[in-house]
Amino acid sequence: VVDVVALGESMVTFLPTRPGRLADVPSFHRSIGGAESNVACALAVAGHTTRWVSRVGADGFGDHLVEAIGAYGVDVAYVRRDPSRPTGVYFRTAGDRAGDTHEVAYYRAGSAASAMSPAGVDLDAVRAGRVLHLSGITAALSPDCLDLLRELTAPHPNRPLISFDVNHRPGLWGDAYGPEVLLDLARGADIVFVGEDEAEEAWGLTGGPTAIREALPEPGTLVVKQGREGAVAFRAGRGQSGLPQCLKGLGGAPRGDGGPPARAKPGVGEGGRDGTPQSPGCETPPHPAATAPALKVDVVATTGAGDAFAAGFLSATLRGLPLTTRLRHGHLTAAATLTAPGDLATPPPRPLADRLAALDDPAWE
Ligand code: KDG
Repeated sequence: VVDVVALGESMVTFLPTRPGRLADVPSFHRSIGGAESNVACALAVAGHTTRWVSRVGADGFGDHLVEAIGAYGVDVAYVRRDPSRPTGVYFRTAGDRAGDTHEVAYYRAGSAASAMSPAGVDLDAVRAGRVLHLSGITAALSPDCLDLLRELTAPHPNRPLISFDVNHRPGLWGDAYGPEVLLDLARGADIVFVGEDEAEEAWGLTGGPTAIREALPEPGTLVVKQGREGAVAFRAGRGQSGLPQCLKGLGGAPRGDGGPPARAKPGVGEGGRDGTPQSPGCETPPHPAATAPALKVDVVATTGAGDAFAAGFLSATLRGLPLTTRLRHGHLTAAATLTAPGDLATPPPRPLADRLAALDDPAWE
């Protein structure tokens, strides 16, 4: 069994050779991007078996993505080549270092990946992992892509644990339904990552992590990222103490769609799919189960940091580590990406990361 399968569009990314407006940057470095494949690459570097499922053009950029992502050790055997559509690309500027205010120019409309659909991907290969990582970007690519996400998050006997990064990209949504769709998809997932700013922008939630949890009580694990401040995780089911907190939301139950999948894959340290019967009327406590401050680093570029965070958190989840430690691994992996210009950076090796995550250091207070 593959540890993590990630499905989504990847693009050849052009990073600026100097700061400034897109209009002024004279040349770019070729790199790779794509929220879901970023997660797969970072997890592969951390020693997990991963697969990236997608569609690219039968062109040189498609070759580059398959070769570069494959070189991280990610299984790319289920990436389909589309001779009639191009591989998406995007250009971006360096931004202002203080935040995420860089300019982005996407050339991805009608891309090969936007033609992904439930009939056009090998669903068994997508469901073959312990965890399936998806993001809201895919939902915005086309109605077929949205159908695919709906299919993958629906109950199914082989449904893996679904990890969903909201990744709200207003520039990609052609209509006003994006926020609603993203909330719906998040409700059907087991582990959800969302930025506090994103939740405000998409859903108008201004009350911080607790308000976000109240709006999104279903996922067994909800991680709210607060940028430079840190992150908060809410967990239904068994808390850090090992005592059951509440049974609502375990592995995605209960949902309007009939509850959790019939069968769970073994061995994911998520703790929700333990077959415990659901107790009616039990409300998920809105209180955070864990918090961890972000590490203070000199930010070079923020792009890809959320993916790195998700990879660190998922890696620690697969290893059954406690919730606070999962958040710390998220921050450690994100810190590596924040200090690099591209979407991907080499995180600290696992033994070092484990020592850093366990440190009783003021950095974590
Ligand atoms: O998270 C990083 C991604 O945003 C970047 O690689 C590009 O996937 C991308 C997107 O669709 O915005």
